[in-house]
Amino acid sequence: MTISSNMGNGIQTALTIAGSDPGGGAGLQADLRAFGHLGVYGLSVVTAITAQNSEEVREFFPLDDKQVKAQLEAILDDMQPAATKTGMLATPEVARRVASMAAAKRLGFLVVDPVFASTSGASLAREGLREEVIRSLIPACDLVTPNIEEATNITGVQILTAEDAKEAALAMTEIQARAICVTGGHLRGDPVDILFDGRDFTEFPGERLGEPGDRFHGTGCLFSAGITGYLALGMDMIEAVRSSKKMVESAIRAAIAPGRGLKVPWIPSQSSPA
Ligand code: PXL
Repeated sequence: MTISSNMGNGIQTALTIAGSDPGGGAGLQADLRAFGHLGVYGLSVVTAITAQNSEEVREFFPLDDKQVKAQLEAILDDMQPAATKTGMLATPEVARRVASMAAAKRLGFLVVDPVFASTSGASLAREGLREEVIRSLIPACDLVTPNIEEATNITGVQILTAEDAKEAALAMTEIQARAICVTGGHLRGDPVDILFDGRDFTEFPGERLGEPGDRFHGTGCLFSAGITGYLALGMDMIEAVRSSKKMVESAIRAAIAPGRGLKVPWIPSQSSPA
């Protein structure tokens, strides 16, 4: 019997391979919220434990490659995700592990959010992660979703404008990225996301939401998880990016402050106050 990603009742399955944020704003907690919102069954493989709240990232503890491998094999021996995303991978060994699982076609459509640091700038990566993501993971995935800092970190292209973001996307094709979506939330001016699908550019203009200077924790996680969930539901890449951007915008409009620090985008639910 082949393992199906459809559980027989129309429910699709998506996997996140990511770090835990005990404060619930980012990481696998945000990813599972997005999957749940889309009606997609969420699998989650933990790569690292972070100790953080809405104010600060205090510490992180990467899991061993052996521990990540054991989780991946347990679920993949039994279940087939239609799509997978990676968030915080923390170590080069884990990045290589995910790349080899992708090469063996075990992860479905693979979206890589190249997480090296938190919104506040705290490192979430052990030495060598960036190089391994560039060497093995980016060439093995279907879509990379860097924000402008991550795109600059990967390519060296300084990004101030949407044209710069396009240049960075093209530079990423030189390291074998198949498709790139550079998110523009941190651009000055209106935040336009740029998708290059290997052939064409598509621009997704957005409006600046929130008060000037507002920063939100977990926006990138939610965006890449949303794309992954929509892809699991069978959308094409352009529609998945468009739909996820819309979901994130509505979550930023409904952002909450779970603590004293950064706000968190909140996907309104039926029981949310109007
Ligand atoms: O936003 C990137 C991110 C991903 N994963 C975890 C995080 C963060 C940012 O803080 O904590 C676990």
